[in-house]
Amino acid sequence: MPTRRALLGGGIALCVAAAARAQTPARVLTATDVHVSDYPTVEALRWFGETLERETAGRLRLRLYHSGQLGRESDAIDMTRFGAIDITRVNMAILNNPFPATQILSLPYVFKDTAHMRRALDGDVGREIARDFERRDLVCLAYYDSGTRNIYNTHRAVVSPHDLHGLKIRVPPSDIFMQLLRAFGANATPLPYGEVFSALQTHLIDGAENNWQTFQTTRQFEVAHFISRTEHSYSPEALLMSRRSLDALAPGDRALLLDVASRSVPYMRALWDRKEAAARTDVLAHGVTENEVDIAAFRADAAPMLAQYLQDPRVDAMYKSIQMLG
Ligand code: GTR
Repeated sequence: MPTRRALLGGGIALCVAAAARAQTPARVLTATDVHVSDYPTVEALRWFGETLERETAGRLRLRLYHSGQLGRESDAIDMTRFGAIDITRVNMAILNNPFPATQILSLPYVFKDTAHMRRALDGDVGREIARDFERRDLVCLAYYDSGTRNIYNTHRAVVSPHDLHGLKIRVPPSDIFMQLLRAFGANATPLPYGEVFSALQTHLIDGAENNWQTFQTTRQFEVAHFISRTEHSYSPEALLMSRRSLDALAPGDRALLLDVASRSVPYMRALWDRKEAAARTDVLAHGVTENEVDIAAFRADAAPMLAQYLQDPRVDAMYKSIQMLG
């Protein structure tokens, strides 16, 4: 049992810490994510903020704007570059055009499975892409999972690319996704993330493609009842910070923030594995039909565009180094 003296000492230490905190105003960092509050990327960001606050004794805090409260991912990237937003979590698809080094992560049928993708992100490929962000005022704090993307639609089970003919399928604003869905024979329609649900509901589009988690949390499965396991891309997520905001921190806090960000990765991965499986179970329980596809046919249709991207020596080198990890 602690003595009276120890209790008194502890109390004084707490008061001193509180007084020190009151003197140093907390730096509140703004973070954005388009996903809803309980999506794994948002939960990881919340963990990141809480850990940061605890380990800096309140000097650094995170104000998290989820559910796209601060707008589209493409705008968030620019605002982060200029320091108007401190941290943003976005998908590689949105980064493909402005940061070509990210293309390898979105290209079709590059990774064998999730473990393969994680090895690439944790290794040289991840580091090389991070250097590209640095050149344009962004610091890559972490890579997060996004699972594999499948095609879903309101009309029918898609077994071969032929079944996509005549279907308007939403893609994120990325040339890779446009070309890929066109190569599959679909009418590829780029739309911002926040507009997909109503576009499905009003029949502006016939379908979209995304991971299980997004299919579930956006409730798109309530309108699109057919999901076909094309597993055409892993396109992971990036957690990016404004170089300007990071540089403005004291060196010790900077190092701590980078460390907490890298510790958020195993937290996110564990969460992802659990939630991705639960999302699939949930949508199937709601009557969604899932089907296997003629994966060889989809791969064959994707092959020419993959080959075209591999003509770039840098993309080719990254591709080869990823294949060696497989
Ligand atoms: C999700 C991703 C989002 C967003 C979305 C999309 O998988 O997590 O950040 O990019 O896809 O397709 O727009």
